[in-house]
Amino acid sequence: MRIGISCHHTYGGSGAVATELGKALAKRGHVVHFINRAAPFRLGAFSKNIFYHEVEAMHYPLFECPFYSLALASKIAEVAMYENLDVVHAHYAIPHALSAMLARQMLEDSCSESKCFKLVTTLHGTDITVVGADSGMQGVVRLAINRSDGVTAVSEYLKKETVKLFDPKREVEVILNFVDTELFYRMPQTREIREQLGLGNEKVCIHISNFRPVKRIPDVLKTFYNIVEKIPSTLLLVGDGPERSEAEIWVRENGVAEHVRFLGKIDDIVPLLSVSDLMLMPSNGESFGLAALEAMACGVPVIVTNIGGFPEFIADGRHGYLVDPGNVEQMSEKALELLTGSHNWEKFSKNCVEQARKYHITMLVERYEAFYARLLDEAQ
Ligand code: GMT
Repeated sequence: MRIGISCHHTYGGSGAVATELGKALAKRGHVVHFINRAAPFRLGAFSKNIFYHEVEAMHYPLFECPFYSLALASKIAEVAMYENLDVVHAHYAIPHALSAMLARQMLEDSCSESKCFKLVTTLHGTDITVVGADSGMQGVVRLAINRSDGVTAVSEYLKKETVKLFDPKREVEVILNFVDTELFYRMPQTREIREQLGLGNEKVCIHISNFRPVKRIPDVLKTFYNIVEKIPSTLLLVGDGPERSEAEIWVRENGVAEHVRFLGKIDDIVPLLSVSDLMLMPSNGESFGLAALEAMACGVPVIVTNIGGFPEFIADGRHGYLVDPGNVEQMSEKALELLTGSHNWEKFSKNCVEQARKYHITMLVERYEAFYARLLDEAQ
Protein backbone atom coordinates (compact mmCIF):
# COMPACT_ATOMS: atom_id res chain seq x y z
CA MET A 1 0.00 0.00 0.00
CA ARG A 2 0.98 3.62 -0.41
CA ILE A 3 0.27 5.42 2.83
CA GLY A 4 0.45 9.08 3.84
CA ILE A 5 0.85 9.90 7.53
CA SER A 6 0.28 13.27 9.13
CA CYS A 7 0.94 13.84 12.84
CA HIS A 8 2.22 16.30 15.41
CA HIS A 9 5.98 16.21 15.11
CA THR A 10 6.54 17.50 18.63
CA TYR A 11 7.41 15.57 21.79
CA GLY A 12 4.25 13.60 22.54
CA GLY A 13 2.64 10.21 22.35
CA SER A 14 0.60 10.70 19.19
CA GLY A 15 3.68 11.66 17.17
CA ALA A 16 5.59 8.72 18.63
CA VAL A 17 2.82 6.25 17.75
CA ALA A 18 2.40 7.68 14.23
CA THR A 19 6.14 7.58 13.54
CA GLU A 20 6.74 4.09 14.93
CA LEU A 21 3.74 2.86 12.95
CA GLY A 22 5.05 4.45 9.74
CA LYS A 23 8.51 2.95 10.24
CA ALA A 24 7.03 -0.49 10.91
CA LEU A 25 4.76 -0.29 7.85
CA ALA A 26 7.75 0.68 5.71
CA LYS A 27 9.71 -2.33 7.00
CA ARG A 28 6.82 -4.51 5.94
CA GLY A 29 7.13 -3.22 2.36
CA HIS A 30 4.57 -0.43 2.28
CA VAL A 31 5.59 2.98 0.95
CA VAL A 32 5.10 5.63 3.62
CA HIS A 33 4.99 9.39 3.10
CA PHE A 34 5.13 11.56 6.22
CA ILE A 35 3.47 14.93 5.56
CA ASN A 36 4.31 17.25 8.44
CA ARG A 37 5.35 20.67 9.63
CA ALA A 38 8.73 19.20 10.64
CA ALA A 39 10.29 15.75 10.80
CA PRO A 40 8.67 13.82 13.66
CA PHE A 41 10.99 13.51 16.65
CA ARG A 42 11.38 9.73 16.35
CA LEU A 43 11.80 9.50 12.58
CA GLY A 44 15.60 9.20 12.74
CA ALA A 45 17.58 8.42 9.62
CA PHE A 46 15.77 8.11 6.33
CA SER A 47 15.28 4.60 5.10
CA LYS A 48 13.98 2.74 2.11
CA ASN A 49 10.21 3.17 1.65
CA ILE A 50 10.05 6.28 3.87
CA PHE A 51 9.62 9.76 2.45
CA TYR A 52 9.15 13.01 4.29
CA HIS A 53 7.37 16.08 2.89
CA GLU A 54 7.70 19.29 4.86
CA VAL A 55 4.72 21.62 4.97
CA GLU A 56 5.54 25.29 4.87
CA ALA A 57 2.75 27.73 5.52
CA MET A 58 2.84 30.93 3.49
CA HIS A 59 3.79 34.11 5.33
CA TYR A 60 1.99 37.20 4.08
CA PRO A 61 1.77 40.53 5.93
CA LEU A 62 -2.03 40.45 5.88
CA PHE A 63 -2.14 37.16 7.76
CA GLU A 64 -1.57 37.58 11.46
CA CYS A 65 -0.39 33.98 11.57
CA PRO A 66 0.30 31.57 8.70
CA PHE A 67 -2.52 29.15 7.81
CA TYR A 68 -0.81 25.85 8.56
CA SER A 69 -3.96 23.71 8.25
CA LEU A 70 -4.58 24.99 4.72
CA ALA A 71 -0.96 24.52 3.69
CA LEU A 72 -1.14 20.98 5.07
CA ALA A 73 -4.32 20.28 3.08
CA SER A 74 -2.63 21.45 -0.14
CA LYS A 75 0.45 19.36 0.56
CA ILE A 76 -1.59 16.24 1.33
CA ALA A 77 -3.50 16.73 -1.94
CA GLU A 78 -0.26 17.18 -3.87
CA VAL A 79 1.44 14.11 -2.37
CA ALA A 80 -1.71 12.00 -2.67
CA MET A 81 -2.04 12.84 -6.34
CA TYR A 82 1.58 12.42 -7.42
CA GLU A 83 2.35 9.46 -5.19
CA ASN A 84 -1.00 7.82 -5.76
CA LEU A 85 -1.71 7.31 -2.07
CA ASP A 86 -4.20 4.62 -1.10
CA VAL A 87 -4.62 5.82 2.46
CA VAL A 88 -3.96 9.00 4.39
CA HIS A 89 -3.68 8.29 8.10
CA ALA A 90 -4.29 11.35 10.25
CA HIS A 91 -3.08 11.13 13.85
CA TYR A 92 -4.97 13.47 16.18
CA ALA A 93 -8.18 14.91 14.78
CA ILE A 94 -7.03 18.52 14.64
CA PRO A 95 -5.78 19.68 12.23
CA HIS A 96 -4.65 16.51 10.44
CA ALA A 97 -7.98 14.80 9.80
CA LEU A 98 -9.59 18.07 8.83
CA SER A 99 -6.77 19.02 6.44
CA ALA A 100 -6.88 15.54 4.88
CA MET A 101 -10.62 15.89 4.44
CA LEU A 102 -10.07 19.18 2.63
CA ALA A 103 -7.32 17.60 0.51
CA ARG A 104 -9.75 14.93 -0.57
CA GLN A 105 -12.22 17.58 -1.65
CA MET A 106 -9.48 19.25 -3.68
CA LEU A 107 -8.82 15.96 -5.46
CA GLU A 108 -12.46 15.19 -6.15
CA ASP A 109 -12.25 16.97 -9.49
CA SER A 110 -9.21 15.02 -10.63
CA CYS A 111 -9.99 11.48 -9.51
CA SER A 112 -13.13 9.43 -9.22
CA GLU A 113 -14.50 8.84 -5.71
CA SER A 114 -13.27 5.23 -5.73
CA LYS A 115 -9.72 6.24 -6.78
CA CYS A 116 -9.35 8.87 -4.07
CA PHE A 117 -7.41 7.95 -0.91
CA LYS A 118 -9.21 6.56 2.12
CA LEU A 119 -8.97 8.76 5.19
CA VAL A 120 -8.19 7.02 8.46
CA THR A 121 -8.20 9.06 11.66
CA THR A 122 -6.66 7.84 14.89
CA LEU A 123 -7.89 9.65 17.98
CA HIS A 124 -5.20 9.93 20.64
CA GLY A 125 -6.74 11.58 23.65
CA THR A 126 -6.68 15.30 24.18
CA ASP A 127 -8.10 15.78 20.66
CA ILE A 128 -11.32 14.44 22.22
CA THR A 129 -11.06 15.05 25.96
CA VAL A 130 -9.64 18.59 25.85
CA VAL A 131 -9.86 20.08 22.33
CA GLY A 132 -13.02 18.16 21.41
CA ALA A 133 -14.68 19.04 24.70
CA ASP A 134 -14.17 22.75 24.05
CA SER A 135 -17.38 24.25 22.72
CA GLY A 136 -15.47 26.37 20.20
CA MET A 137 -13.81 23.31 18.66
CA GLN A 138 -16.46 20.63 19.02
CA GLY A 139 -17.99 21.23 15.58
CA VAL A 140 -14.73 20.81 13.66
CA VAL A 141 -13.72 17.72 15.63
CA ARG A 142 -17.15 16.19 14.93
CA LEU A 143 -16.77 16.96 11.22
CA ALA A 144 -13.28 15.41 11.13
CA ILE A 145 -14.59 12.22 12.76
CA ASN A 146 -17.70 11.89 10.66
CA ARG A 147 -15.97 12.60 7.35
CA SER A 148 -13.19 10.05 7.93
CA ASP A 149 -13.63 6.69 6.19
CA GLY A 150 -12.41 4.90 9.29
CA VAL A 151 -11.79 6.03 12.86
CA THR A 152 -9.68 4.30 15.49
CA ALA A 153 -9.08 5.11 19.15
CA VAL A 154 -6.05 4.07 21.21
CA SER A 155 -8.07 2.65 24.13
CA GLU A 156 -11.54 1.50 25.11
CA TYR A 157 -11.70 4.48 27.45
CA LEU A 158 -11.13 6.90 24.57
CA LYS A 159 -13.69 5.13 22.41
CA LYS A 160 -16.27 5.55 25.20
CA GLU A 161 -15.43 9.24 25.60
CA THR A 162 -15.70 9.76 21.84
CA VAL A 163 -19.07 8.03 21.63
CA LYS A 164 -20.32 10.00 24.66
CA LEU A 165 -19.23 13.38 23.27
CA PHE A 166 -19.79 12.92 19.54
CA ASP A 167 -22.05 9.94 18.92
CA PRO A 168 -20.10 9.30 15.67
CA LYS A 169 -21.81 8.11 12.52
CA ARG A 170 -19.55 5.08 12.18
CA GLU A 171 -18.09 2.51 14.57
CA VAL A 172 -14.86 3.59 16.27
CA GLU A 173 -12.39 0.68 16.27
CA VAL A 174 -10.02 0.32 19.20
CA ILE A 175 -6.43 -0.40 18.19
CA LEU A 176 -4.34 -0.15 21.33
CA ASN A 177 -0.96 1.55 21.45
CA PHE A 178 2.13 -0.59 21.12
CA VAL A 179 5.83 -0.81 21.86
CA ASP A 180 8.70 -2.30 19.91
CA THR A 181 10.15 -4.63 22.54
CA GLU A 182 13.20 -5.23 20.37
CA LEU A 183 14.12 -1.57 20.86
CA PHE A 184 12.58 -1.01 24.30
CA TYR A 185 14.27 -3.41 26.72
CA ARG A 186 16.33 -3.06 29.88
CA MET A 187 19.93 -2.55 28.80
CA PRO A 188 22.17 -4.89 30.77
CA GLN A 189 25.26 -2.63 30.89
CA THR A 190 24.37 0.62 32.60
CA ARG A 191 27.56 1.61 34.43
CA GLU A 192 28.49 4.23 31.85
CA ILE A 193 24.96 5.68 31.69
CA ARG A 194 24.87 5.94 35.48
CA GLU A 195 28.24 7.68 35.43
CA GLN A 196 27.10 10.16 32.78
CA LEU A 197 24.03 10.96 34.85
CA GLY A 198 26.13 11.31 37.99
CA LEU A 199 24.27 8.47 39.70
CA GLY A 200 25.66 6.42 42.55
CA ASN A 201 23.81 3.52 44.12
CA GLU A 202 20.64 5.42 44.90
CA LYS A 203 17.17 4.53 43.61
CA VAL A 204 16.07 6.29 40.44
CA CYS A 205 12.56 7.59 39.75
CA ILE A 206 11.63 8.88 36.31
CA HIS A 207 8.88 10.99 34.80
CA ILE A 208 8.56 11.59 31.04
CA SER A 209 6.05 14.04 29.59
CA ASN A 210 5.38 17.32 27.86
CA PHE A 211 4.94 19.07 31.22
CA ARG A 212 1.37 20.17 30.68
CA PRO A 213 -1.12 20.63 33.55
CA VAL A 214 -2.80 17.27 32.78
CA LYS A 215 0.46 15.54 33.85
CA ARG A 216 0.21 16.88 37.43
CA ILE A 217 3.91 17.69 37.72
CA PRO A 218 3.49 19.05 41.30
CA ASP A 219 2.32 15.55 42.36
CA VAL A 220 5.46 14.03 40.84
CA LEU A 221 7.62 16.47 42.80
CA LYS A 222 5.78 16.09 46.11
CA THR A 223 5.86 12.30 45.85
CA PHE A 224 9.55 12.37 45.13
CA TYR A 225 10.07 14.74 48.07
CA ASN A 226 8.51 12.11 50.35
CA ILE A 227 10.67 9.39 48.80
CA VAL A 228 14.00 11.21 49.07
CA GLU A 229 13.25 12.08 52.70
CA LYS A 230 13.31 8.36 53.44
CA ILE A 231 15.78 6.77 51.00
CA PRO A 232 18.67 8.03 48.85
CA SER A 233 17.18 8.67 45.43
CA THR A 234 17.30 10.76 42.26
CA LEU A 235 14.44 11.96 40.08
CA LEU A 236 14.99 12.14 36.31
CA LEU A 237 12.60 14.54 34.60
CA VAL A 238 12.51 14.05 30.84
CA GLY A 239 10.69 16.40 28.46
CA ASP A 240 9.76 20.04 28.54
CA GLY A 241 6.69 22.22 28.52
CA PRO A 242 4.74 24.97 30.26
CA GLU A 243 5.06 23.57 33.81
CA ARG A 244 8.81 23.08 33.77
CA SER A 245 9.88 26.48 35.12
CA GLU A 246 7.49 26.19 38.07
CA ALA A 247 8.90 22.73 38.75
CA GLU A 248 12.46 24.08 38.77
CA ILE A 249 11.47 26.78 41.23
CA TRP A 250 9.67 24.23 43.45
CA VAL A 251 12.64 21.88 43.76
CA ARG A 252 14.96 24.79 44.62
CA GLU A 253 12.57 26.26 47.21
CA ASN A 254 12.01 22.87 48.81
CA GLY A 255 15.69 21.97 49.05
CA VAL A 256 15.68 18.92 46.77
CA ALA A 257 17.23 20.47 43.65
CA GLU A 258 20.43 18.44 43.99
CA HIS A 259 18.41 15.22 43.75
CA VAL A 260 16.44 16.21 40.65
CA ARG A 261 17.81 16.18 37.10
CA PHE A 262 15.91 18.16 34.46
CA LEU A 263 17.06 16.49 31.25
CA GLY A 264 14.81 18.27 28.73
CA LYS A 265 13.62 16.61 25.55
CA ILE A 266 15.51 13.42 24.84
CA ASP A 267 14.59 11.14 21.95
CA ASP A 268 16.37 7.97 23.03
CA ILE A 269 14.83 7.24 26.40
CA VAL A 270 15.85 3.57 26.61
CA PRO A 271 19.16 4.27 28.43
CA LEU A 272 17.31 6.46 30.94
CA LEU A 273 14.61 3.85 31.53
CA SER A 274 17.30 1.19 31.89
CA VAL A 275 18.69 2.89 35.00
CA SER A 276 15.25 3.66 36.46
CA ASP A 277 13.54 1.80 39.28
CA LEU A 278 10.16 3.48 39.13
CA MET A 279 8.09 5.62 36.79
CA LEU A 280 5.72 8.20 38.29
CA MET A 281 2.77 9.21 36.09
CA PRO A 282 0.05 10.82 38.20
CA SER A 283 -1.88 12.32 35.23
CA ASN A 284 -5.37 13.68 35.51
CA GLY A 285 -6.40 11.41 32.68
CA GLU A 286 -4.49 9.64 29.94
CA SER A 287 -6.31 8.05 27.05
CA PHE A 288 -3.57 5.40 27.10
CA GLY A 289 -0.25 6.51 28.61
CA LEU A 290 2.34 5.31 26.11
CA ALA A 291 5.27 6.39 28.29
CA ALA A 292 4.15 3.91 30.96
CA LEU A 293 4.05 1.03 28.47
CA GLU A 294 7.54 1.93 27.20
CA ALA A 295 8.80 2.05 30.79
CA MET A 296 7.28 -1.38 31.48
CA ALA A 297 9.00 -2.81 28.40
CA CYS A 298 12.26 -1.68 30.02
CA GLY A 299 11.37 -3.45 33.26
CA VAL A 300 10.35 -0.31 35.13
CA PRO A 301 7.31 -0.67 37.42
CA VAL A 302 4.90 2.25 37.26
CA ILE A 303 2.74 4.22 39.64
CA VAL A 304 -0.14 5.75 37.71
CA THR A 305 -3.66 7.03 38.35
CA ASN A 306 -6.62 4.65 38.38
CA ILE A 307 -8.45 6.48 35.57
CA GLY A 308 -8.46 6.79 31.76
CA GLY A 309 -6.67 4.11 29.77
CA PHE A 310 -4.13 3.04 32.44
CA PRO A 311 -6.27 0.26 34.00
CA GLU A 312 -6.60 -1.36 30.55
CA PHE A 313 -2.96 -2.50 30.58
CA ILE A 314 -1.64 -1.91 34.09
CA ALA A 315 -2.71 -4.20 36.93
CA ASP A 316 -2.55 -2.89 40.48
CA GLY A 317 -0.07 -4.88 42.60
CA ARG A 318 1.40 -6.60 39.56
CA HIS A 319 2.99 -3.98 37.27
CA GLY A 320 3.03 -1.23 39.86
CA TYR A 321 0.17 0.60 41.52
CA LEU A 322 -2.94 2.50 40.46
CA VAL A 323 -3.72 5.39 42.80
CA ASP A 324 -6.42 8.04 43.13
CA PRO A 325 -5.61 11.23 41.19
CA GLY A 326 -4.10 13.84 43.49
CA ASN A 327 -3.46 11.40 46.35
CA VAL A 328 0.23 12.14 46.93
CA GLU A 329 0.30 10.26 50.26
CA GLN A 330 -0.93 7.05 48.67
CA MET A 331 1.50 7.47 45.80
CA SER A 332 4.46 8.05 48.14
CA GLU A 333 3.55 5.07 50.32
CA LYS A 334 3.31 2.72 47.32
CA ALA A 335 6.53 4.10 45.83
CA LEU A 336 8.45 3.48 49.05
CA GLU A 337 6.96 0.00 49.34
CA LEU A 338 8.24 -0.85 45.86
CA LEU A 339 11.63 0.78 46.18
CA THR A 340 12.52 -0.72 49.52
CA GLY A 341 11.39 -4.32 48.91
CA SER A 342 14.01 -5.55 46.44
CA HIS A 343 12.57 -9.06 46.02
CA ASN A 344 9.18 -7.57 45.26
CA TRP A 345 10.69 -5.10 42.81
CA GLU A 346 12.27 -7.89 40.74
CA LYS A 347 8.90 -9.60 40.51
CA PHE A 348 7.13 -6.40 39.43
CA SER A 349 9.85 -5.64 36.91
CA LYS A 350 9.54 -9.11 35.34
CA ASN A 351 5.74 -8.83 35.21
CA CYS A 352 6.08 -5.48 33.43
CA VAL A 353 8.34 -6.90 30.72
CA GLU A 354 5.94 -9.82 30.18
CA GLN A 355 2.95 -7.50 29.99
CA ALA A 356 4.63 -5.12 27.51
CA ARG A 357 5.32 -8.07 25.17
CA LYS A 358 1.56 -8.47 24.76
CA TYR A 359 1.57 -5.03 23.11
CA HIS A 360 4.34 -5.82 20.67
CA ILE A 361 4.35 -3.55 17.63
CA THR A 362 4.00 -6.32 15.02
CA MET A 363 0.60 -7.44 16.26
CA LEU A 364 -0.86 -3.95 16.31
CA VAL A 365 0.67 -2.90 12.99
CA GLU A 366 -1.08 -5.92 11.49
CA ARG A 367 -4.34 -4.57 12.92
CA TYR A 368 -3.78 -1.24 11.16
CA GLU A 369 -2.89 -3.01 7.90
CA ALA A 370 -6.10 -5.03 8.09
CA PHE A 371 -8.05 -1.88 8.87
CA TYR A 372 -6.67 -0.09 5.79
CA ALA A 373 -7.25 -3.17 3.60
CA ARG A 374 -10.85 -3.43 4.72
CA LEU A 375 -11.57 0.18 3.77
CA LEU A 376 -9.89 -0.26 0.40
CA ASP A 377 -11.83 -3.48 -0.24
CA GLU A 378 -15.09 -1.78 0.59
CA ALA A 379 -14.27 0.84 -2.05
CA GLN A 380 -13.82 -1.76 -4.82
O1 GMT B 1 -1.33 14.68 25.85
C1 GMT B 1 -0.21 14.23 25.66
O2 GMT B 1 0.55 13.85 26.51
C2 GMT B 1 0.26 14.14 24.27
C3 GMT B 1 -0.71 13.38 23.50
C4 GMT B 1 -0.28 13.43 22.10
O3 GMT B 1 -1.16 13.65 21.31
O4 GMT B 1 0.87 13.29 21.76
O5 GMT B 1 -0.80 12.06 24.06
C5 GMT B 1 -1.98 11.35 23.87
O6 GMT B 1 -1.69 10.33 22.93
C6 GMT B 1 -0.81 9.30 23.39
C7 GMT B 1 -0.55 8.32 22.25
O7 GMT B 1 -1.71 7.70 21.82
C8 GMT B 1 -1.39 8.62 24.63
O8 GMT B 1 -0.51 7.61 25.07
C9 GMT B 1 -1.59 9.66 25.72
O9 GMT B 1 -2.19 9.05 26.82
C10 GMT B 1 -2.48 10.79 25.20
N1 GMT B 1 -2.53 11.87 26.21
C11 GMT B 1 -3.63 12.13 26.93
O10 GMT B 1 -4.67 11.52 26.80
C12 GMT B 1 -3.48 13.20 27.94
